[in-house]
Amino acid sequence: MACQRPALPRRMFALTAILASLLVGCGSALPPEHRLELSVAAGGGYSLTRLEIRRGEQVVITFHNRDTVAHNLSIELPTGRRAVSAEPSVDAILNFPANDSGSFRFFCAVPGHTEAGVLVISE
Ligand SMILES: [Cu+2]
Repeated sequence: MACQRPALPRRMFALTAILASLLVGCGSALPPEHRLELSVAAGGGYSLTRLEIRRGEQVVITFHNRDTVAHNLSIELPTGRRAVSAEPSVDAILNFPANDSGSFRFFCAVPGHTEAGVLVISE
């Protein structure tokens, strides 16, 4: 008796290949992600005062608050302010597209706080 393999696995392979090509196509349409880390140490102060990215990237900043009071990370961009706040010993994420090139001030918007730096978005 001859052994015949069912046609289903071949169809499943073809379907998987089509789905995989669709997923790859979707992935290439997303902007490249640029991950950064910025901390506030105990007693205050940002760990970095200069952040550099490229226009067109999707910026993902993990903001670590290692202090005993709340801090904030605010960035004034031409498209508006982007901001995130973090309670003591909490990490927060600030996520935005870098649509404009230039130098933009980032700072802590908590009254009386002086943390600040520059975000440089290059072409
Ligand atoms: Cu602060």
